[in-house]
Amino acid sequence: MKLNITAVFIATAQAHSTMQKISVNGVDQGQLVGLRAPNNPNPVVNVNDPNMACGQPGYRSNVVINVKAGDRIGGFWGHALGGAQWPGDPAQYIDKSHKGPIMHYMAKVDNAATSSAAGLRWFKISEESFNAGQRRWAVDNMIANNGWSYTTIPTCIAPGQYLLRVELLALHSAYSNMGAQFYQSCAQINVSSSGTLVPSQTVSIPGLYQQNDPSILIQIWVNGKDDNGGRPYKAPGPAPMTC
Ligand SMILES: [Cu+2]
Repeated sequence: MKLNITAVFIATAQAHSTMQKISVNGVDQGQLVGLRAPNNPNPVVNVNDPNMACGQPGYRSNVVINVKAGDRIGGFWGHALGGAQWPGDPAQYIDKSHKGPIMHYMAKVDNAATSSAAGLRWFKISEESFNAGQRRWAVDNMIANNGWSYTTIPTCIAPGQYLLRVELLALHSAYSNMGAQFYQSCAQINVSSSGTLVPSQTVSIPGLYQQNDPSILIQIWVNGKDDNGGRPYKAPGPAPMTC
């Protein structure tokens, strides 16, 4: 009995998450298919860590998923691989304490299955952060969507192979240095498109964030609530591209 209580305590204390499958226009592509994803649920906390690109080392699929510009891409977050860590797990997607934004970046690669994630030129395609009026974080919406967060492939980008980086930033402990928790996985995609845009405004990962960025070193707990006191919150990194 004592052992069980200890195990539950440890699991709760490590209430992390992994983005572990994607959907294309609502069609689930399967567990870890077309993904580079961590094999542990732990976050990256050092913004200069090379793992900021596609998360802690782990799985790499040999599949590249075909998508079209304009497709709606879902990412599924699970507390453990497969979702729940145990039956009835209340943190089956991510613990609800893990308030914060969800962001999507893309980078052009020669071969989405084999190209290194290091040294790429990334551009942000979307971000969902905080609705101050409703005091609702992107993570709250993801949990309400049964673990799914969404983005749309920009209609104007050039066709070809890309990595699509999905990033969740949990801010519950972000009041101390390296307390913010970054969770990432990358999808390996081949985009068909009639667009021609190759975004010139790009960032390096790591390199795009500073540890003391006010979006990363921040106290969101105000008067006993993790709602940033109802103040607006800006997701870190560049503004998303527009077509
Ligand atoms: Cu966590």
